[in-house]
Amino acid sequence: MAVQWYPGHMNKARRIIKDTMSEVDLVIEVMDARIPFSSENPMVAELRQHRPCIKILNKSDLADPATTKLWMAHLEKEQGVKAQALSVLDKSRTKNLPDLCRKLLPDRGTAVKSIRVMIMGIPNVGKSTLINTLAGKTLAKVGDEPAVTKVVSSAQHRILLSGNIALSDTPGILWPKIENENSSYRLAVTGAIKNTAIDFEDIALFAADYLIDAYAEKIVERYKLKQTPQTGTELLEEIGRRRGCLRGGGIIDMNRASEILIHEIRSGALGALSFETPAMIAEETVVDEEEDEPEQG
Ligand SMILES: Nc1nc2c(ncn2[C@@H]2O[C@H](COP(=O)(O)OP(=O)(O)O)[C@@H](O)[C@H]2O)c(=O)[nH]1
Ligand SMILES: [Mg+2]
Repeated sequence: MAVQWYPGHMNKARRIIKDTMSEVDLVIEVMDARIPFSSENPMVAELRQHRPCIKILNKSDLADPATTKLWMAHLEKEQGVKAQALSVLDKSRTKNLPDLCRKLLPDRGTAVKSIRVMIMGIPNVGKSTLINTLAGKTLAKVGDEPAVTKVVSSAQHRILLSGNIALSDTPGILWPKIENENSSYRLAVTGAIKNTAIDFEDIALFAADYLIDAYAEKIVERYKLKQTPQTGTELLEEIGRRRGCLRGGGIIDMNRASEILIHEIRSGALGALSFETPAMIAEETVVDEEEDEPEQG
């Protein structure tokens, strides 16, 4: 069930969004607050041009609030961008979005001129949930998104919201940042891309290594450890032991332990966790650029 994006799909998505953009005044890009870099699609900047953009750091109920604040300031450095931390499961706060749209385009949203809004984002960030909340009824199916068959659809069908906001009832579905290895791991850990895209134990190991570095206290508390594990493997073994993931001969079932860790990360059982900070990304990007440079000699 892995969602695979090929250059053909990406070109098609890009073309359709580009064509509909002439009838869009404001873009809402929905991102995952736990991984704002990896869940953002850089194409939005190119496609929206001068149009204002609200970047919703969604699922902020699952993200580290201090890190989300850093990301908001970072994202707002881009011209025309307003960042908003949100959980679209929180209906009353989500319903304030039309007000924010009007603030960004004070000359529109009048009785004469509506503000035409298009929601964009990679699969599983909460686009359908957001549309349904704003519309006040179920228009879009929430859950697994068959991105390939329904890459993106036109902005022709609109729902009229209060204050003359005309919202496209179908989102522009963009591709995740899978060309970057860390990003594909983080997308897999948070559930934005499906488990089969990368080996499951591999994903859990990536997460375990990161949690030891960034959230040692939380894992020690959750799994009642005596001390912080030295390695991701050690953490998974401890989880396996404590949760009875044993095979014959007392061998720890690492796959079961991996499932437990990933499930508890995604459900919020480990608390609010962010998997990227602006500083981490700045460092990783420098390393990538150095690696891309041709050898001198
Ligand atoms: N915890 C949490 N889960 C959310 C939030 N928004 C959406 N979800 C869940 O994320 C999954 C994907 O949501 P969906 O609206 O289908 O995303 P889409 O693929 O972008 O349309 C669903 O299981 C939603 O219930 C949120 O703010 N917090
Ligand atoms: Mg959807």
